[in-house]
Amino acid sequence: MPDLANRFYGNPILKPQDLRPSSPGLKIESLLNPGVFSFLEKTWLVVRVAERPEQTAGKISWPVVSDEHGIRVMELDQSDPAVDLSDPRVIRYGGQDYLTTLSHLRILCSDDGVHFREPEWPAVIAPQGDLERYGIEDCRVARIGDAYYLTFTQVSSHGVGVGLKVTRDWRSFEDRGMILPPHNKDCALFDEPVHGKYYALHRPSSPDLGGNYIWIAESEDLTHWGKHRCVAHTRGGHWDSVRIGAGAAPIRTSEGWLAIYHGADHQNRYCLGGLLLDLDQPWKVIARSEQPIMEPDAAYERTGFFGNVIFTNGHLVKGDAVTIYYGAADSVICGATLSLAEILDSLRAKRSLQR
Ligand code: MAN
Repeated sequence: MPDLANRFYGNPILKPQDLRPSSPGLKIESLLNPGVFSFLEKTWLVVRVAERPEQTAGKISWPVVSDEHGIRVMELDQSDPAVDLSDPRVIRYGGQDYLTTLSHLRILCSDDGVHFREPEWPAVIAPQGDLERYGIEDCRVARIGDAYYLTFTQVSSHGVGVGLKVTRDWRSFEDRGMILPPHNKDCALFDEPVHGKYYALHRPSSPDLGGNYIWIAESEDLTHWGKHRCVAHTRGGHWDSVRIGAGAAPIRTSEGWLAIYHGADHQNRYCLGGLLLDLDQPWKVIARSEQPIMEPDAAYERTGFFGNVIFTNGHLVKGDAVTIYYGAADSVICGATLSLAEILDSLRAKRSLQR
């Protein structure tokens, strides 16, 4: 059955060869999972750019951030029995995990929402320091008042946590540091308060008891978060059986907050679904997609650096149209439009079955 998404005719809209590497020794391996925002009457993306050195036969080499804010390249022999390269995203070596690529964030703009270019000012957010040695990834952007709040994944040997930066002009950024410590990612801020409190969906992981579940937290100032509550578990036997995580800011509708989220199964197949949350008590789930609203189908979604992945953390809403920007197969950036009414209908169908 076809999913609910109308993919852009021009997909993929951004490929690695469309951008320049951040430094001469590196090659862009993939463009992934952009945050999205409107600014100066244009559409903007905060793209995750994943880089590594050109690979040589028999070796594996990867960049990490060094103390001097530069890049240091690490290298191992692939024949070393302690090296595990079974997941193309990770190097497992002697009890330590590294990432095969180092990601930074690149800001791009567009007049039509399809053709993107770099703005006139240097628009790179580079990983820095001890908590970002393995990069920064998957930035969500929430517009709250006159400021933009960027929540993104910070990766290092200390673990994976959520960083926050705030900007008003996209040239200077206030760094609020790591707001949710490891293991946590997929943090989507609500773009308006609910009864005077700010809310964020986030995804802590609990390796023993529990799992990769979506949680919600409350805050007075968007930096300090508390009153954590679990919103949704993975569902055995479903398309979202192994991991789930929020996309961009939940969308306010008359029926509830619609959170578009990703779910993956044992085959690491990443699809999108909807989670409808109570307008007044957003930790309460009203409905959840039984079937994905979007799943890897097009060739560029099925094959790539890590195939069978649709991952979104950015959308724009205009009337009934939800335009999502997404990473396909952890390789290229694509767009698609979905109808808000159709998503809500699919969630309503499930609710009437439940009654
Ligand atoms: C994780 C993250 C994402 C990535 C998916 C699929 O959830 O690292 O950035 O797109 O895995 O590989």
